[in-house]
Amino acid sequence: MSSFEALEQLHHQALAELVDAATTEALKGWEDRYLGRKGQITQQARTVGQMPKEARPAFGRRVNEIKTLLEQAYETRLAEIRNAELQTQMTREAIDVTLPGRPMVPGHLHLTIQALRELYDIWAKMGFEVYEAPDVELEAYNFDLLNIPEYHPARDMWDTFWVKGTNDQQAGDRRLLRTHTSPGQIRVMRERYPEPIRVILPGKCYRYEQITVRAEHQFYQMEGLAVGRAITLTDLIGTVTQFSHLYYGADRQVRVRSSYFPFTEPSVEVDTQCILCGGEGCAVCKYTGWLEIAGAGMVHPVVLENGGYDPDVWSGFAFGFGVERPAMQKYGVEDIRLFYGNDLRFLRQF
Ligand code: FA5
Repeated sequence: MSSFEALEQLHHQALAELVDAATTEALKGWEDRYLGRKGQITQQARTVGQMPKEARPAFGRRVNEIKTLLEQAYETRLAEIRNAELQTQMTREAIDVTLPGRPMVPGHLHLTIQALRELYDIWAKMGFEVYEAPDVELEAYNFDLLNIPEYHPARDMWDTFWVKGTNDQQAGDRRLLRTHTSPGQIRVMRERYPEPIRVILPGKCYRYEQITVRAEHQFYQMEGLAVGRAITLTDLIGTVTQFSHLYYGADRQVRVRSSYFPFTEPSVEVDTQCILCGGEGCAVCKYTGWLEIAGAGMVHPVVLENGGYDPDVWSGFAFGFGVERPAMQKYGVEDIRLFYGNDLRFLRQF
C-alpha cells in the first residue's frame, strides 16, 4: 500500500472512530491518538522528509488537509457531545413543578422569652425602663455591697457557681455567676446618681442547687428598683399590686407578708391569690389559696449608701420576681424542667 493510500485509510479510520466517541473523555483519547504530539496524523507529517522529493509537496499538502478536516470534525463532535451531556444533566436535575411542596416549619419564641416580653410591656406601662447587668458578676456586687458579708449566714440562701481561676483573688474581687439580679441594683445606682431611678433588671440567674419540679439551676428573675426622695412601703405595695392585676387579672387579690432579705428593710414576700383555684385551695397552692410571686422590701440604708445615695435624703423599694414560676402559674405548667428540656411537644403549645 502506498503512503497516500495509508494516509487516506487513516483518515477514514479516524472519522469512523470519532463517531463512536460518545463522551468528552473518549474524545480526548481520540484527539491524543490522531492529532496529539504523538498522534498518527502528526507522525505522518513527520514522514514527509523520508519520501522521494517529487512526492513530498502533494503528500505534505494532503496531510495538512486531513489534519484540518479532522480538527473541524473534532470540534463538531465535541459540541454534539457537550450538548448531549448537558441534556442528560438537565433531565437528571429537572424539578418536577407538579410535585407537592415541602411545608415550612416556622419556629416561634420560647415561652420564657414570651413571658419576659409580656413583663417588659407591663413594667413599661408603669414607667419602668429596662437596665441590663452582667451575668458574670463580682462577688462584691452579688454579696458584700448588698449587705451580705462573707461570714453572713444568708449567703447560704444562694448556692454559688464560682468562676474558675478567680478564687485566688481578694475576697470581693472573685467572680461568680450571679445568683440573683439584685447586684444590678448597685450598678444602676452608681451609674445614675444623683438622679431618681425607676428600672427593671431582667436576667438569667444561676444557683448550684438541686433541680426539682419548682427549681432549676438556671432561671430568670425580674428585679425592680425605684429610688427617690419620698418613696415608701405603700408605693411598693401599690406597685406590686398593680403589676399583679395587669399580669394575672384584676380579680386576683394580693397580700404582703413580713420576710427577711439582708438588702431590704423591712422585707416582705408578695403573694397573689392562687390563679388555678381562685383562692379556694388546691394542690398547686398547697391548699393555702395563695402563691408567692416575689421577694421585696425597702432598699436597706447600707445598700443605698453603697450605691452612692444618702439614706437620710433618699429612699427606695426593690423587688425580685421569678419569671418561670409566675409563667407556670399563669399557663398551668406543672414542672419547671419542661422549660429547658427542649421537648418540642411542650414548647409548641405556647
Ligand atoms: C432573691 O433572689 C432576691 N434577690 C429577691 C429580692 C430582690 C428581694 C429585691 C428583695 C428585694 P429569692 O431567692 O426568693 O430572692 O428568689 C426570687 C424568685 O426567684 C423566687 O420567688 C422564684 O420565683 C425565683 N427562683 C429562685 N430560685 C429559683 C430556682 N432555683 N428556679 C426557678 N426560680 C427560682
